[in-house]
Amino acid sequence: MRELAQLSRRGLYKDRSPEVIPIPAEPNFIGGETTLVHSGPWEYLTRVPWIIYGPGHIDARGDIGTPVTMADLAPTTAELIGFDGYRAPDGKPRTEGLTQRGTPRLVVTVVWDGGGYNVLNHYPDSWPFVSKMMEEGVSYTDFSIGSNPSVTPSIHTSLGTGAFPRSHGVVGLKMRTQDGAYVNPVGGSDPARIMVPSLSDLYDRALDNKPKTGMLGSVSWHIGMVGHGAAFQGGDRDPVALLEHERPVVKTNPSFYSLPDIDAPGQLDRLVDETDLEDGERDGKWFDRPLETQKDISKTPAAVRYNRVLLERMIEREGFGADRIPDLLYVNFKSMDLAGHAYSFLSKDMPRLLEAEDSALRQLKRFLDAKVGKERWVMMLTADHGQTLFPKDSGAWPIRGGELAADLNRRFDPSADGVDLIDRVGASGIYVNTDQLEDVTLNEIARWVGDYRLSENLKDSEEVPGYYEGERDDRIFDAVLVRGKLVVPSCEG
Ligand SMILES: [Ca+2]
Ligand SMILES: [Ca+2]
Ligand SMILES: [Ca+2]
Ligand SMILES: [Zn+2]
Repeated sequence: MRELAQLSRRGLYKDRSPEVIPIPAEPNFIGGETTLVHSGPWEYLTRVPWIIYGPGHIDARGDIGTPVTMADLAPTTAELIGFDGYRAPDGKPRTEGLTQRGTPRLVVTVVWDGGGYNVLNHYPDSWPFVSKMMEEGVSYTDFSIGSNPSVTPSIHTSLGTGAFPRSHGVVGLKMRTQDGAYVNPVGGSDPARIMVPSLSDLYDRALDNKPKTGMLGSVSWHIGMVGHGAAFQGGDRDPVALLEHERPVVKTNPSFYSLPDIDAPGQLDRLVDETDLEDGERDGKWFDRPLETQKDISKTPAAVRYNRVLLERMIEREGFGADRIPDLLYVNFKSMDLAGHAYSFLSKDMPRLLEAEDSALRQLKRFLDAKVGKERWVMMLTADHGQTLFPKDSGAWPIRGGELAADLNRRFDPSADGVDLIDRVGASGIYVNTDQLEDVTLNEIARWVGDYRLSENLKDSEEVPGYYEGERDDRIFDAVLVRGKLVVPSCEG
């Protein structure tokens, strides 16, 4: 539990975070029955791969058991490209396995969104190329994303900045602002709320913006990997392309980044066709999944393959790896996460997607050998979190945040003065209107939450669903933190 509490502490940034953080008893989570929230400090969400592969630059060390975190990735990258003097706010360079035979021309860092070990280990035969990367490179077996909440924007920002949310400020899918609103901290791909520079920001500027530093992703949540672009003093507009889920085009925020010219609609049509045929029948479906809209396509191998095509076009057109000044390119493959949210990783989609992602990396290796040159590049693979199962499969009680908020307000804020004591309960915790704390302290709220039972987390008219009958009197939280301090320690010690 001490470790889980540490992960939660690293995730806190001033008033942006909830005051009270209850840690649900595993496998419970705050969310709905069909919305598979992945926010929590447990291993199934935080243990992800970190593989460094690059013949000529990375020794074949295989598994390394040193405990490391996502904050170590940026300083390690700095070491690889010979950028001296870089100090990450929270991470350290990990140099086991880095050979010192010159610097690579290009480091490509690939994130498999939602590709944590609980998914990979469920389908151990679906990623043969990645196992080869592990053997012929370095694979950290005790690698943690390092902080809670375990969500996409926070962890991608940790990857790019070598910092935890306590330093970089991207605390979750939503953060609380000064005026009490809840917003996407990187909404509109505006990096202003990322509180520290990224490795790319510092490295690019130190070399007069001569290196190429860029990113291919799909949503604003990914921009923390590359950083502030032109919003950084002395920085420039780095190439950033986000492949939309609604329309098959890439976009950017032109105030801070440049848009690479990489759209290839003809290629996408061809890949959708190829994916349709994979089940042996040209019927506009991939097995039983539709292939009509871009949203459909984004959860299938067609999107994975198209992402690789875009990546190769970006490398070629923008000149990544074209000269001796090392370049940094960050890539997110989003399909596994999208499919996992829609169908869970137990669905047949997942091994097929994994196979598609694995062979995309194999093809990328060939492409890099041909275009950048053998022994001139390094590829890293990691993931931002594991995946949550449907409650029917895991036995979790999906904790109703709204109901908990209502119960807390009934208990501690019965006066109807128009402002609730509990402002909101989200997946990451309980936001309190602290100016309403008159007769109660945060610690008392925390203790009450620590004793909250399953049967209380229901609407007045609702019965405990039969499946949970035996657990009606169970506490649904395991521990509770107040501003990072463990106020209700776990009963399991
Ligand atoms: Ca730059
Ligand atoms: Ca078909
Ligand atoms: Ca270069
Ligand atoms: Zn997700």
